[in-house]
Amino acid sequence: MKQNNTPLNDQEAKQKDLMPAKSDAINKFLTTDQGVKINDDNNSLKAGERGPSLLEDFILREKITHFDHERIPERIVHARGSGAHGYFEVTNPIPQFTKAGFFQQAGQKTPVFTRFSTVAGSRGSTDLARDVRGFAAKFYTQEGIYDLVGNNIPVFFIQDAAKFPDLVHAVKPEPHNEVPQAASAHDTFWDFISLMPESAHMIMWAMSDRAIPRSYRMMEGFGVHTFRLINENHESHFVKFHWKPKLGTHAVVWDEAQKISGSDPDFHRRDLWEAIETGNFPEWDLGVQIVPEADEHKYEFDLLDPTKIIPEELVPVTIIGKMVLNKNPDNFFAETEQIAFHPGHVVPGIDFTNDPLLQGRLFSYTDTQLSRLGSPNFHEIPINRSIAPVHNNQRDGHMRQEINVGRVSYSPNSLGGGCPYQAKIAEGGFASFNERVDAHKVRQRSESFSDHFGQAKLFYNSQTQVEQDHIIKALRFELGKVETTAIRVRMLGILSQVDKTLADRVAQGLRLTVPVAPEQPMNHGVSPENLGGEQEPKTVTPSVEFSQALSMINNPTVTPTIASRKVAIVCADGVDEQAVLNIKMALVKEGAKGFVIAPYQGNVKTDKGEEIAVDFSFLTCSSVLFDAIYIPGGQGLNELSQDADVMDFLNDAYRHCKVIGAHVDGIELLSGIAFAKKTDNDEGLVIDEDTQNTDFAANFIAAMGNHRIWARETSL
Ligand code: HDE
Repeated sequence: MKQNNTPLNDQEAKQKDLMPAKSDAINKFLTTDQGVKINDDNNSLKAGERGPSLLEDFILREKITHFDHERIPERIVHARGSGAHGYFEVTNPIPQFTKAGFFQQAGQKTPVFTRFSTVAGSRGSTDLARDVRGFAAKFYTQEGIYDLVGNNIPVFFIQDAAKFPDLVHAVKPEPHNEVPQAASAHDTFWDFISLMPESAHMIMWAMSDRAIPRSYRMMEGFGVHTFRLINENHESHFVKFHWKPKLGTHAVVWDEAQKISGSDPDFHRRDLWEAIETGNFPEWDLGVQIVPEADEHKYEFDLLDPTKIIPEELVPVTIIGKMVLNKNPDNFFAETEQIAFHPGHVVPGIDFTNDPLLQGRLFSYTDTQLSRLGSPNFHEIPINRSIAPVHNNQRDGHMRQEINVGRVSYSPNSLGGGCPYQAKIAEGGFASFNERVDAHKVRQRSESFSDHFGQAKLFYNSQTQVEQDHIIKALRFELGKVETTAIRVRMLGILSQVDKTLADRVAQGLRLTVPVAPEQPMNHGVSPENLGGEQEPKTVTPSVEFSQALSMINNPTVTPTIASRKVAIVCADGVDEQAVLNIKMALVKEGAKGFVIAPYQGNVKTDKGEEIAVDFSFLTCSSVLFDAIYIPGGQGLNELSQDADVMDFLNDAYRHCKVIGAHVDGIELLSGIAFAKKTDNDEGLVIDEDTQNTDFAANFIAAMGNHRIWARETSL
């Protein structure tokens, strides 16, 4: 700022190399919260320049008081997250299943705000924790707010809401020393899980690479519970919701995830933000699996059991619309932090089932907003406001924004002409599906919830060899961090009921033996003699034994694309300038981007004596932050081959199965990395014969489209 407190003009800002900031304060005076213009924001009011500060200084008091109260309680789960605005567009209307207005016409658009999150870590924790990701979308429909509050994994750890606080206490940092942050690899989590066989299916997913996504933009999303759709004739169909990412479903590998957590703990947040800022708007198809009411008991699993999927082989996913996220929030706190999701925010045409996990959630979310946002008026915060008009007799409370006029705040009334008045169903009034319920009041779990291993097996058997290896490694890592041997052994007992070889291979890594008879107690943490209302576990053979949709590698649902992917171009002084320009141009054409990485920041001198700006030095980035590597030719290669950081950079890229493009001379550089001898016949090693070779860029891009070269892992 200038001395006289006037803002810089554009010219001055440019000279100072400043980006013009996006702000609602441009050309505005600094004021207090009461709108009084402030003349001096740098000095508190004192009795003399060396004297005591004066209590009278209302400007200082207001500023400090506000600062003291800047934090609100973070979400008890899903504290770490990022979100964006966008829209949902109907592509295939489904009026035959639902009367929900926003599903009625092709081309119809509804504004949305979607927040992605991890579950276990605190607000400041790393994005790359091994964890389930939240995938919560708020639809601002003409009939009120609809929230689809799902995850990137279609099942959950537990079947009944009563166990949720236990699950969360177990996975959160241990209470005596608050360690470890954002990690399930510790005793209390596995102690709980090893006593909860119903979590076996979810554990398979959570130990798979689904729990370490490459990007929020490359994750599937699931509503998890079975919901109901209700049509104009009040007929109900069961429904499961699916989000399918346009960019495909991709993950990083665990070693990479851990290194990203160090290099850029904001990796997913930055990725989402940058993609939207650069016009690479993330996109998902919304799909539904529909089951007629009459088929409720048709399957070997219970539709109400949230630890089960409906295999796509039994009920295919029908795409009904798409979501595009095209605008970053203006203010993280006001929007992403204060947004309040609730699975109970439904509109006419969507309804609940008796899934006992969902039923518990219907209580929890309002309750948690009361403590987080501090008032029953949280619906008045701009990001939470319905675009459908709101009229009722709810009044007052902390931070009430609405100024309700008139003397009537009750119903029935005559003084207000009976308004606001109830809407008939035909007028859009919400009416719950009139399901018949005729039962005893019991604390009991349905016998139909008692198969805990059938779908865990289905998931494991549907993975490719590489994916199974990753699950085994993840379990060795997690259980390896568990200090209590009895917990490790008990967990091996659980795994042996999913797959014997899986259990054996995990056991080998821990130098343990799989118990012949898995330890009891085995159901819902209750010993057999105390089972009471519990059911004995049973194993059901799934009607589907292999499901292509469950594997990320086996299931290339989309045309390969490298849009928005990042390529590190490894350079030093003397680099072949033309090669750098060629690859950069080829990548831009595909919507991807090349970054110049060098041993120093600033610029590199090319073979033509020109300067190319350096994006990052080997000190300020690492190869885990890129999708592929390119090594152009030129004199620079000598310097690079002497640099240990460069060798680490390449070594990691190779181990993490990334595509490496290299000029023939650059291959020399690779001979320095640990696995170089394995590089023969490697599809991910694309050689640039000379700078005129126009095929190189095309080959490099085609190889990148496959995401990773998994064959490299099996040959390591
Ligand atoms: Fe949540 N969950 N949850 N959950 N959940 C919350 O609400 C809860 C469950 C999910 O980006 C909390 O506002 C209970 C399943 C997401 O703001 C809280 C149970 C699924 C988000 C809560 C579950 C979810 C939350 C914490 C078991 C996938 C983040 C802060 C009965 C379908 C939403 C808050 C956002 C957040 C309770 C289980 C998804 C405490 C009691 C299953 C994506 O209310």
